[in-house]
Amino acid sequence: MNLPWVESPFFLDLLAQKNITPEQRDQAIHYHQEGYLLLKQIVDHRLIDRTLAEIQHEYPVNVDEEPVRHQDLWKKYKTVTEVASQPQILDVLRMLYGREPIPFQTLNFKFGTQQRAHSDTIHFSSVPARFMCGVWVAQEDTHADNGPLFYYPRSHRQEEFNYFDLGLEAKENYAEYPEYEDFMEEFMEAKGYQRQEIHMKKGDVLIWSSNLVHGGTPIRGGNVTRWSQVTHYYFEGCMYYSPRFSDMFSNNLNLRHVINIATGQVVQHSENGKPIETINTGKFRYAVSHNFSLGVLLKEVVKKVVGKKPF
Ligand SMILES: O=C(O)CCC(=O)C(=O)O
Ligand SMILES: [Fe+2]
Repeated sequence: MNLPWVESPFFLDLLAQKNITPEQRDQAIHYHQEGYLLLKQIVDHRLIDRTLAEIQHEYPVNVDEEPVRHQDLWKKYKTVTEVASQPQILDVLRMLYGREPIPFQTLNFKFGTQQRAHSDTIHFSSVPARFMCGVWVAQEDTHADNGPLFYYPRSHRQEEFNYFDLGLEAKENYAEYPEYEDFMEEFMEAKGYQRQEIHMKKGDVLIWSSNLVHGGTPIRGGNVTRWSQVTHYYFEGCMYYSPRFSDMFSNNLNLRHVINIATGQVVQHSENGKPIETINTGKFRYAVSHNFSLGVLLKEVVKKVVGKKPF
């Protein structure tokens, strides 16, 4: 099936055919069932200390001041790139997904995000589906007071909800986003998923499957830091798109401009292994070029016949 093998309904058959160690087998089973994997003491504390020394001046002193997060600091700091390209992490991802991992976005936080429940697939997805995951690196210990992560184990098995499913439309400044979050919270409760809070040690790593519902708990301890880096990964051989700005039904995927952080190379979109042409439609957004040209052509034809633009 056109899915990562760990997410496949034929997982057990595929597992039996794999040439992997007993430890890898346990990791794959856990990830398949629960949708996440905790790797303890994976990132060297010296690398973490070097990273924080480099980036700390980018952040305010106090918890309630902006900026709360920095996206893609890897473009500026080698240490952030290094965290995103850790060979031990890439090895586990390669095993879990059976394809080459592509780190494509970093987020660095000084304080907890206090983000409500969501699945990352609303922001980034792939065709074929589910070739994406989040990797969260604890750059200091997390505890009940500094806004640790939470997730709903097994929620990754649910369908990937997009805005069309919920009757929402993308607006300026994410104005529609709280409605999406309301839905996710209610949905988790209605389906009986149990929210779990995780306390991690500096150097621990949490991998979550593209569709695992997760977020950050409220900060209870005042001005307490929670240094952390999230890197999102795609896997080679897919189309990479933003569901928030896409319309699957009219074949209008909003493709992303993907750069592999580990190599600095632009990543080619492909459909079932075949490279596909894309067209830049502005604001770093790309469309599949044959669909896009056809859409433009159709618009022009309808305009000529009825005298005005159809959409
Ligand atoms: O760090 C957190 O609290 C949540 C981050 C998150 O949800 C993400 O980066 O996808
Ligand atoms: Fe997230």
